[in-house]
Amino acid sequence: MKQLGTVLLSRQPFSEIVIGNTAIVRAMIETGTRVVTSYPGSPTPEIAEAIKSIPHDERPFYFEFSTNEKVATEVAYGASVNGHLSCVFFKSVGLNVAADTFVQLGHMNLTGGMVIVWGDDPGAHSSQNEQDNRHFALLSYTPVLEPATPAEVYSFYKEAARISVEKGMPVVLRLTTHVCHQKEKVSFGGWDPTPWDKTPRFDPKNGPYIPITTEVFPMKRRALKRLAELSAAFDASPMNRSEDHKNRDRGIITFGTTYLSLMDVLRGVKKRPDILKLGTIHPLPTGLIQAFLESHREVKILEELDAVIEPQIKALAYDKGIANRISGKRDAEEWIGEYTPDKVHGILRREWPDLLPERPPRPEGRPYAPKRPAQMCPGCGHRSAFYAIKKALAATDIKVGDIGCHSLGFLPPYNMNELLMCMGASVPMGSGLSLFQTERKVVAFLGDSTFFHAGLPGIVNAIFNRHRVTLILMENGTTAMTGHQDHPAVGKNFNEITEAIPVRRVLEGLGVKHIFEVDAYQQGKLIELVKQAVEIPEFSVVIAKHPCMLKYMREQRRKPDFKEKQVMVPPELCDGVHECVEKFACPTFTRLPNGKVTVNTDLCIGDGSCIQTCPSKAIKPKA
Ligand SMILES: Cc1ncc(C[n+]2csc(CCOP(=O)(O)OP(=O)(O)O)c2C)c(N)n1
Repeated sequence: MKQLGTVLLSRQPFSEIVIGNTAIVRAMIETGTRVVTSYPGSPTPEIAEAIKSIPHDERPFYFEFSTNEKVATEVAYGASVNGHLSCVFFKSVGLNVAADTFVQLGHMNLTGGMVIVWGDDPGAHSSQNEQDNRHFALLSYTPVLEPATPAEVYSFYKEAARISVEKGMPVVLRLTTHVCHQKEKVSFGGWDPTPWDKTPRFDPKNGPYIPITTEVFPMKRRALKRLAELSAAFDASPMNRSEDHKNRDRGIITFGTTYLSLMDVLRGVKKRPDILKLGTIHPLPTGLIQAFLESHREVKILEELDAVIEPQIKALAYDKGIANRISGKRDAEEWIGEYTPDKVHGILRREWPDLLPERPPRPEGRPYAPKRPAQMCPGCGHRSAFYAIKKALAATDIKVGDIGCHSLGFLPPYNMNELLMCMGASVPMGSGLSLFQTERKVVAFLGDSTFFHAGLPGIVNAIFNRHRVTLILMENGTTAMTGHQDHPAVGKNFNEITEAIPVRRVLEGLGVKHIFEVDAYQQGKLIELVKQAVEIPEFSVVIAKHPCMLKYMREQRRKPDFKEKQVMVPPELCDGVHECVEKFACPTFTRLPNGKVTVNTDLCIGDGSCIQTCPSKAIKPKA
């Protein structure tokens, strides 16, 4: 079987079953995209996995994981004004970090082109909210295309690149979780590897590139003009298509994966409403929509998440004097969650009770999979750290969490994160909590990737303004939560070995006077150091270090001489105290009906961080 990287570099047209996150990489290649940047975040990291499958020296474009989404956007912008076609991709909330730059981009003139890929997450599968980034399109005057399938991811990216190069403006490709991860057989075109932009050509004359004073209005005027031109062009775009079922009574306007749910729901329905499936969701193809509204007595707008196109369509109808019935969202529930087939079925049943039969109940004997709470992996250093730190702190001390695998410290039995917001917020929130605080100590947790991403400004602030916060840096040597991407302290980037920027050296450089460092498995020492650190009346840091064991074990298991290790609990030694199950809570331990504890051999990795937790000394390495 051919390697994915080889397939992606094929010069000839080919078909392949791929996920959306792979299809997009072929589109990058075919369009001659030369610079691609990102910061990891679900649902987009597999785009980088597909890029990684192409050997570095054969990769037709430069790729980097930047330190955060704002930086990634700026690197891609710099490349585009130098004449290249560039791309930046990141997850939904990544846009909040990139926003300062992103909102400006629509005003600028790109000499090359720039595709911005959003990985939105309706349903909040792996995000702290399900924000609908389409609001940002209106705010920034940026066109947005939204595919529904991997084949559309591929063709819409090519369209986005074409429009961006032609108009000199950034174009957004909005992906959502299930478009990224859905599989489909996609027909790809051929590839001519001659770069179209081999002459970098930054020239201030192509600007203006300084958006201040007298330039602001002309730039904004240009952005609005480009959008108006696109709206007219989108009326004829094949990305927008209508399905005519000869039903002049009822029509549905929809887009994205909601269209797929609609197809599922309408299967077998005889009198189907006509459908207008949009691919260009900003600016809207107003001519096309107007014609659709005028030719249907009732039109339902099926729009996942927020009502963004609904008010625009209703305003269009008002302006054009169209009195046909247009209905959008009925209540808050229609703003929430993914538009799965079940959800779409419910919405349409409420709208047109005669259209669809009731969904048949789930057949007897087909239970749902039991719910399983998120948990840290066996051997995770974060577990060992939380278990120990809990013993070091008073119950009233304030524990502030951050984003990463260590967010899971909020779960019982640790209950170690009492507040959480977004990446890098732990120390500054802790700073605020520390003001006028006389008794309660404030501890903030932070991961090492987040340290570089958005952690540093809050840390500098705490030092600068002399806040009494103890930062516990959970250093596991990787960006674990999103699939083990390297970060600046690792000593290699996506492409090569680099000089590591150790977190300790950065903290020392910032003038932090109290830095303690300990392996997160050394629970006794960690307890002592945390007790010491929280007594210091100024900013202090405890670095709780242990490699991510999921990554470490994967690497070890690839070695030919690897020998599996495990622990065991001989029943005669187990006193049924259950510290391992109730307080340490490694998922490998199971309580038996007789009160003894057993080890799940499918899960145990033999790291031994549990051995020290058993008061009866009943946990032993397996011989
Ligand atoms: C603004 C933003 N970008 C990206 C993400 C996706 N994300 C979740 S946790 C995380 C980083 C985790 O790495 P680290 O701080 O090292 O903690 P670890 O998971 O390794 O414990 C990222 C990138 C996010 N939640 N928010």
